[in-house]
This record gives sequence, C-alpha cells and structure tokens, in this order.
Amino acid sequence: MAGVLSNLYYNAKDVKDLVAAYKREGQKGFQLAIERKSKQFENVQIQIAVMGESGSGKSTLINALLGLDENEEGAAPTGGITETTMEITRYPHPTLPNVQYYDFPGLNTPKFPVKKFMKETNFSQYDLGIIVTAVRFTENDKLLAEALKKAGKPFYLVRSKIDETVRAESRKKGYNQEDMFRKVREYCISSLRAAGIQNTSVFLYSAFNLDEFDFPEFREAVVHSLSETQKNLFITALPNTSEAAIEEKREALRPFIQMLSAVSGGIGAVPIPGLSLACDLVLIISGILLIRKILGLDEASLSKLAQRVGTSVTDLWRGTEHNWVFGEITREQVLLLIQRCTVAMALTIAEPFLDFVPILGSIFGATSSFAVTLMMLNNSLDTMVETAKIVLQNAKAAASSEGIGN
Ligand SMILES: Nc1nc2c(ncn2[C@@H]2O[C@H](COP(=O)(O)OP(=O)(O)O)[C@@H](O)[C@H]2O)c(=O)[nH]1
Ligand SMILES: [Mg+2]
Repeated sequence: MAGVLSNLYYNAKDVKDLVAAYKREGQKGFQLAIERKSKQFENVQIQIAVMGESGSGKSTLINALLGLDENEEGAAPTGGITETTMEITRYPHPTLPNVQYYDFPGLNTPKFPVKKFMKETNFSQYDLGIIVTAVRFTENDKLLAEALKKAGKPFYLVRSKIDETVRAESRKKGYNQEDMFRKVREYCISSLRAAGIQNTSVFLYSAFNLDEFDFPEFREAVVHSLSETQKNLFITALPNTSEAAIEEKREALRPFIQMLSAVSGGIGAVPIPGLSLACDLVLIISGILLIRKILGLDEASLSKLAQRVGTSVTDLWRGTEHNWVFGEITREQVLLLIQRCTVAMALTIAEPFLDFVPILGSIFGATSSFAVTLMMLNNSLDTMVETAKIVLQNAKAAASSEGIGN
C-alpha cells in the first residue's frame, strides 16, 4: 500500500502538467504523462541523518518521529545500549518507507575510530542532518556539522530532554521558564559559535512531547529545507501530535488525492468495458485505507494509542460521528454511505464489495471517473481528519487523567 503514495506523489503543479498534456496530446498524451510522472515519483525519498553523542537521545527522537514505541517492530533500540559499532542504522517509516531516518553511532564511545568513520561516511547522501545534544556541543558534533556543511546539506541542532531540565530547574527559587529557555538556547548558540559555526538554528524539545517547546518550529524549519515533493511526504509521515499537525496532513494529502483521481481519469480513457470501474474501486479503496492509516484511524493504530494513554478504543472513539469507520459495517449502511459518496466502502475490503458494483456502476457512469474519485477521496479525507482530531482530544484527555505524558 505504501507504494501507492510513495510511487505516485503528485503536487498541484503535476496535476496542471497532466491537464496540459491532455489538452496538447489528448488521451494518449495524458496516459504517457501519468506513466512518466509515476516513474519520477518512485524516486521521491527523504533521508535524514540523526547524529550526536551516545546517550543524547538520537534513537528516542527517531522513534518519536516515526510514531513508534521503543519495543515495536521497526523501532530503534534506546537507552543503555552501548554503541560499539561504526554502523549507521537505517529506520524507514512504517507506512511510508521512502521516509528514512539514519541513526548514527555516537562518536564519543571509547576507542571509536572517529577519523576513519568521518572519512568513510558519505554525508552528501542525506537531505539534512539533525545533531542531537543533551548537554554540550562537543568536538565530535563540530566535526559532523562541518562535514554536513561541506556536503552542502542543511543541519539543525536540537537540544533534547528539555522536560528534564524544566523539572530540575523549576524546583529552584525565582524560576522563570522563559529565562531558562533563553539561557539554554544562548548556551547552545555560543557553543556553536565557539566551534566556528554561525547561523545554525537551535531547538529545544522533549521526545515525549513533540507538540510542546520548540518542536513545532523545528518541524517548520525542516519542511522549509525540503523540496516541494518531499515537503508533503515529510508532513504526511509525522505523527498526529497536535490538531495543527493533523490539519497540515489534510493539505499534504490533497495532491495525493488529485493524483489518484488523475490516474482514475486516465484509466477511464482506456476503452475496455469494466476496467475503469474496477480500477477506480481499487484506487479509491487503496487511497482511503492509506489515508486512514496515515491519520491513525486503523484498528492497529487505535489499539496502540489506547494502550499508550491507558484507555479503551471505545473511549478514544467517543464523540466521533462515524461509528461505521471502526465498527462492524452492515450492507444497508454501506449502501447509504456510498450513495452519499462517503468513505464506508473502503472498509469492506475486496469481496463484499463486489456486491455493490452495480450501484457504484451507476454512480460512476453518471459522471467522469476523475470527478467521482476526487469527490469521494476528498470527502473521505475531510471526514477522517475531523475524526482524527476528536480521537486526539480523547487521547489527550485520557493521558492527562492517567498522568501520562503524551
Ligand atoms: N526525559 C527525556 N529523556 C529522553 C529524551 N530523549 C531521550 N531520553 C532518554 O535518554 C536516554 C538515551 O536515549 P537514546 O535515544 O538511547 O540515546 P542515543 O544513544 O543518542 O540513541 C534514554 O533513556 C531515553 O529515554 C527526552 O527528550 N526527554
Ligand atoms: Mg541510540
């Protein structure tokens, strides 16, 4: 499924190009343009190097960015694991594997062959570097920053464990949080300057609370440093930490929907009876299932979230209007929803679906494949975004009543 998004990631300009190809060369041109674009988008990748001393919080940050708990499959091992190898470990995003984080070894490990490592590492393969510091900017961090700079790559300094600093400092008399943040930032910036590195942004964060402190600004900075196609992919691959993050996903997913609709319109142009409808169904179902997963509304994501915040899935789902998205789906509900062009159909994967083909056929027949696919996916996206926001609120409420950091 992930392949659908990563292989065929279009933005508004691409859709315009496709329309232009259609106007210029007719249906054949449109088909060819879609094929060309599909090939081009297979190569959209984001490779982020996460560096810093052992124990600074690199692996924890990677897991937080991937939305994985440390014990889950595909997560980076954290805490107390002595880094003894020179290896850089790759962690692909579980749903969007073209987004990849690289966990660098801590160069502070005794006897680590720093020189050899620096010589053998190809820094130009990464789109950007994140240097994680928990205390001070070290000589090794400086080497990494210089190597990235030399390779022409942007990098950011992130100060981890700010939650711990807040906890410790807030016990002191006359504590002022803003003053403390300013001091920590100034300290990081002056350490960078002392190492001869100017104009590098510093962000304070807690890996256990990504919607607080400077993390939202950090995210913006990363987005700005990526190419147009990478931006949408990066936003889509971030966890649902705030309503703003969910809203951003809505916009980042629009081009994906336009692309699927354009493909559906393209298939509609092939004169084989039944092909268009079958392909449209596949596109719509796969699109909806992927969007649902990206918004954390699939069963596995909901169960995981419920467990993390110490509540039940039913509780997370409270107040959402669309019980059918998660619950059992009856034939009558599906028929009703399909007629309203909403998402329920996506949840009846494959076979049960075929029953509804005649009804869908009449809807699809009534207007173009492009328009129907676009409308269904857009409606589904809007419904799911609103649902995801309610789920997030419920999760936050559950976490605070349990005293769990979210
Ligand atoms: N409180 C807090 N602890 C953190 C944070 N980031 C990492 N840690 C803890 O710091 C320790 C080392 O983290 P890890 O990710 O394994 O560091 P690495 O060696 O750089 O990969 C672990 O016990 C983490 O739980 C953070 O932002 N806040
Ligand atoms: Mg680690």
